[in-house]
Amino acid sequence: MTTRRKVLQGLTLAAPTLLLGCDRLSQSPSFRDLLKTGDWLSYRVQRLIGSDALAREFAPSEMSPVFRTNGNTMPGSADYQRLLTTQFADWRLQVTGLVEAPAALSLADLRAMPTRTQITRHDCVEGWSAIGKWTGTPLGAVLEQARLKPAARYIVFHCADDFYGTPYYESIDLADALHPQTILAYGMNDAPLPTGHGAPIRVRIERQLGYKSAKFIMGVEAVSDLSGFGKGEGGFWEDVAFYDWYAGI
Ligand SMILES: Nc1nc2c(c(=O)[nH]1)N[C@H]1C(S)=C(S)[C@@H](COP(=O)(O)O)O[C@H]1N2
Ligand SMILES: [Mo]
Repeated sequence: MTTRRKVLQGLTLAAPTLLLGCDRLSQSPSFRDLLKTGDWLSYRVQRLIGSDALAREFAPSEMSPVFRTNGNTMPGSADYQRLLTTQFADWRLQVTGLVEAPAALSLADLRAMPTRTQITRHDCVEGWSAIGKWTGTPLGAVLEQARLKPAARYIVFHCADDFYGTPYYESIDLADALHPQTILAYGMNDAPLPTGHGAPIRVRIERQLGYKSAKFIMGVEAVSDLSGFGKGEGGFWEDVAFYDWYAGI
């Protein structure tokens, strides 16, 4: 018991250090392994106790009056700027990788598919939360249409933005990808998704921390492993700051 408490205390003390980006500590292999064990354990436990459990949904009266933006709010690329000026008329969601029927879907295509609206709480790892209303196409519907090949295990989200030249990307397993609340949101709070929140679409991964909910999505790719992307940890923040790949809440 005492030992477990000490380990937990050690972990809670270590967490803020990580967030502040203390590289020497977080890069020490044993420390990383310790964190990775925790990540893996929470992943297994979550998957055991039910991967279909829904994140809490809220009433309209509980919506935050202000929902701040975070991270990148405007991709700098010329391609994105061009898409923005034509209100994403030429934007296509590239559905690629381990699928039988690769596709390039317009916003109109997505809007014509099944729709889901949900009021949920966004929790950022930096310590703020906000409740907002999201409308979009279930990712599961897109993947069903594209027909996943049996070897597919993860979905990678490719984004239009980068931090100092390193592209933002994220990835989730199929349990989260096919979860009913995982939607490609084109609407927020009954309006088209604002640019700062990830236009034309951003994914909502409601049972994980905010950084998993990738904005400015250009493509979704079905893959069998994540080693070929970025530094191989499954996401931008996972690569550069050792955030957990499985950020379950
Ligand atoms: N493409 C992209 N997606 C992103 C980010 C980003 O910088 N780029 N930031 C992440 C983080 S840390 C958070 S908390 C949320 C912020 O979403 P919001 O701007 O809608 O509040 O987006 C996440 N998705
Ligand atoms: Mo965040």
